[in-house]
Amino acid sequence: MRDMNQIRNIVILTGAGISAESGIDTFRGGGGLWEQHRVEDVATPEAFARDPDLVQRFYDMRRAAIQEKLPNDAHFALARLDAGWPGELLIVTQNVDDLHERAGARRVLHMHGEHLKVLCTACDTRSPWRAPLLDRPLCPACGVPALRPDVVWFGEMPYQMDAIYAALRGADLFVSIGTSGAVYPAAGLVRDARDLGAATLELNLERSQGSHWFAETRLGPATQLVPQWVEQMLASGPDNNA
Ligand code: BJW
Repeated sequence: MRDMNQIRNIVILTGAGISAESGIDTFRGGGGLWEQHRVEDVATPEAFARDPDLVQRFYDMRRAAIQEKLPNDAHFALARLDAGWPGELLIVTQNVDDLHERAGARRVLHMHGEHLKVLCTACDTRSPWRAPLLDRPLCPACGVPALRPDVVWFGEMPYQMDAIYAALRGADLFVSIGTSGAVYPAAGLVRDARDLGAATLELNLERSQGSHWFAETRLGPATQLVPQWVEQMLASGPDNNA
């Protein structure tokens, strides 16, 4: 990896693996959500049009579940880095849980949406939301019962791609934590980061599909690897080397 004192601006991509030790299911692999549900049945606009109750039940269950979970040491470590890092920093999360925010991180962007928000298909308004949607509640903005989970399904455009690419253009380091590298465009960000000249680091339990794109890979559970990496960054970050 590049010398620590050359790193000022950091983009961090997180995936389901960072929340796994908080008890939130990942998607792929043994016991993952996609073993229990076919993607096409629950995570596409077509599925929602075909069987809205099935899709609402799937998300109602997960929305309720995440509210019972707590951030883990990896979320807290990233929040410490966010608070203490003097350069630019952006946590781009594919996760729809709110564990980064509950750990105290501020510079967080949810590229696949959020469980605790709804999107009204009648008026396009986003609203904070914690309750079930199966019983067709009214949109707080327009009063029409047309709410859907504010998450990005397959075939839909992930959120804030312009902001993500802008951060990548200024990044000295791109770090990927707990994501399988199976879903695009998130999986392609490492290549974009490399092309733009950033150093690249992967932290994962096992090698991801795009592991070969990273200059360095560290294998292990996020609750061990992330705090270690964060302490390393804070100990040798730009202001400590000036
Ligand atoms: C641990 C751990 C521990 C476990 N410690 N680690 C190019 C090529 C091919 C296909 C496409 C392409 N471009 C687009 C596509 C189509 C499609 C796609 O990617 N399909 C693939 C299946 C091939 N993409 C889309 O449709 C996207 N939209 C789009 O592309 O629009 C056009 C566009 C073009 C160009 C630019 C911009 C846009 C939308 C994708 C939406 C994904 N939505 C979901 C559901 C969100 C709502 C919900 O939660 O239900 O997002 S799918 C699901 O996968 C979810 C996740 O965010 C996402 C990624 O999963 P993640 O986080 O990687 O989890 P897992 O389970 O896969 O992996 C867990 C990892 O953790 C593993 O590696 C473990 O080892 C690790 N781990 N325990 C550390 N303790």
